[in-house]
Order: sequence, then structure tokens, then C-alpha cells
Amino acid sequence: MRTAQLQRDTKETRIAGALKIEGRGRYDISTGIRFFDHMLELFTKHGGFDLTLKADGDLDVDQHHTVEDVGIVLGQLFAKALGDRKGINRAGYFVLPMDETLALVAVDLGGRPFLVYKDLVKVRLVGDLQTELAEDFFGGFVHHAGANLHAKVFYGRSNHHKLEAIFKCFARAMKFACSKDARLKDQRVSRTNFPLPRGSYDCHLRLRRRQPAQRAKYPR
Ligand SMILES: [Mn+2]
Repeated sequence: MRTAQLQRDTKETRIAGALKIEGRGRYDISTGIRFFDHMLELFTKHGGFDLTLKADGDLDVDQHHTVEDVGIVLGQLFAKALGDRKGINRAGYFVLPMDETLALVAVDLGGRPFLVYKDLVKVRLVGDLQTELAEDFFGGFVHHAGANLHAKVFYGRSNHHKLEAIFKCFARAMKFACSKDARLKDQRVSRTNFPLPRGSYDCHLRLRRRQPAQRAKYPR
């Protein structure tokens, strides 16, 4: 069973998270931003994960730190839970209609962080969420999950639907990318050296530049 939990505290945010990849779609999420909770709840449900996320951020400044740092923590949770990534399907995509809106998310968990994000949302707020921050959320996620993620809305009218369709596609693309194929059980992901120490892709990049003898210092 692939699980992870962690606590990440900075001057701006304190976030506790727990993830089970093979979950039942159960969630307990509170970020202080109701629409963001709604998106993360749908992500959990559509991915079939179990996710607990409690974020206490400096919302009196604005939502930026909280939303971005939740993306970082979610990325770290997946990195930690996926472990050595051997035998996973690694890449996945989903195209999902939500009434008049059609969206796509494609993801590759090969270790190279990259984000291409086109949501077509033209309003400043959906519910209580500052919509431009969805891109910062995915930016935090890709860097710490070691993921390449492309999100695109092809067309749509409702801005609520556009964001919701992206999060549902994200969930279902991740569900497949994380899933294991028994025939691939000895197949390594890329030339990278998973798992990522301390659950952070940044640490991982630093680690790769060190000599093998020094690697043993890091807990696995
Ligand atoms: Mn909704």
C-alpha cells in the first residue's frame, strides 16, 4: 500500500498532509479557501485516493502562499508515496467533459518537472479562489512530484466548470500514471534515482550531483 504523510511549516504556511494512492476517494481537506477545498475533494474522489490536507496559511496577505504550498505538499506526498516508481505506468492523460466544457490533462511522472497550463479562465475569482493561483498550485506540484503536466481547456462557458474539469482530469491522469503494471515491475523510471530524499525534487537534483559514496548520508 503506497502511503505518505508529512508536515511542512514555513513562515507563511503550516500544512499537514496524508495520502494513500490506493484509496477509496475519502477526503478531509481544509485550506481556508472553500472553492480550493472543492477542487481538492474532487481530485481525491476522481483519483480514488485518500487525502487529508490541513493548511493554515497567511490568507490575510492573500491566497498565493497557501495555494502554491498546498501544491508543493501534494507533490511531495506523491513523490514520497510512489517510492522508487518501479513498475508504474508513469504517464497518463484524461479528457473530460463537464457539460459545455472540455478539458485535458496529460502527466508524466518521469522526474522532469515541467508545466504547461491553459485554463481559458477569464475571471479573477471563481467562488472565493483567486483563479490565477491554480497555475501556481500546479507549478508547486510538478516541481515536487517530479512531474511533467500539461493542462488545457479546449472550450467552455462556465469558469467553475473549466477549473473543475481540469482537476478531475488531473485526478484521473494521476490515477493511471501512478497505477502499476505487473509486467513492468522491473522497469525503472527514466535514468533517475528514485525515491526522492526528503520527498523533495529540489533535494533530488542536488543529490544527483554528488558522488555515490556521499549518497548514503541521506535517509532512504
Ligand atoms: Mn463544482
